[in-house]
Amino acid sequence: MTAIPDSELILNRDGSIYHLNLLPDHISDTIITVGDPARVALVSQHFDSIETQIHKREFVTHVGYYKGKRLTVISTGMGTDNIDILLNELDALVNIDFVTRTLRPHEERIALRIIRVGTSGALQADIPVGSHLVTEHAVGLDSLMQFYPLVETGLEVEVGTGVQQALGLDYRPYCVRGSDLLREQLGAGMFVGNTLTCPGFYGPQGRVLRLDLRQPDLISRFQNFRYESAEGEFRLTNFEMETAGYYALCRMLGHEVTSLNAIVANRATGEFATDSEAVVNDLIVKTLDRV
Ligand code: R1P
Ligand code: URA
Repeated sequence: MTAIPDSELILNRDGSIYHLNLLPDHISDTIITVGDPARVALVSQHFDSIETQIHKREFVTHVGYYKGKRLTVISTGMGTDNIDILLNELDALVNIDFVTRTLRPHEERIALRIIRVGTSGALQADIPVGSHLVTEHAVGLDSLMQFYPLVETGLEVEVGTGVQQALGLDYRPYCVRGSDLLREQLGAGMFVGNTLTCPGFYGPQGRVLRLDLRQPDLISRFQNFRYESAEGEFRLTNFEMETAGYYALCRMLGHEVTSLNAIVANRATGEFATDSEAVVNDLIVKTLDRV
């Protein structure tokens, strides 16, 4: 097997991976990811002990033990471009031999369990601010999957095509279902929804401050989108900026993934959570108790 060149698998002088700054021993098989670097300590404050704290750019990592289980919590910053870096580098840490620069044999490959704990805006009035939602399908409006050979099911292609038509886009958004087992384990009692991953917080999520939108009715197009499948009616429930990237890359790399959303805004009612920190903290505690 040919070695992966220095320019592709980039290691720092201490042998750590380029952006995350982590060594293979630094991470656990279960990884909680958060967007906000300050949220890492809000998770690790619940740990019995912290063994490692590493920080580079927006990637803050704490590794420790929670009720005897080794856990890693990493911040990603915002957007699926960062998720491309996060997941390729996490996968390299467990599935590439850094000495020989070759892929580990199939039988030695590790499937990580990756749990996103992030904030999100609800699209539908019946998903109130303050609630928690686990993502079943994610629909990506971003361009990340223009660069990877993602394989989608028939339903996923049809949903993506439907969203393309509903929004009048020049390209077909990608659609990916996350890991059923992880969703059921971590999302019990939460709303189960379909999350739209947007390549921005303002225009792509229909927010107008000073700039007009190309489609003034973008939010109602999101809200009114429906797809009838054998499994029932598919609607878009919420949006944020990373989940589809996680779901697509984890499918291709063979990692388990689920996205847990703290609903801090509701775009049907125009509300924003009066105490968004509490909504996030409740989700953190719930996640740790289930993990
Ligand atoms: C926007 O405010 C950010 O919040 C959401 C979005 O996905 C985006 O990253 O997630 P986090 O709270 O995890 O950052
Ligand atoms: N994060 C988002 O991306 N959108 C929201 O409305 C709230 C949080």
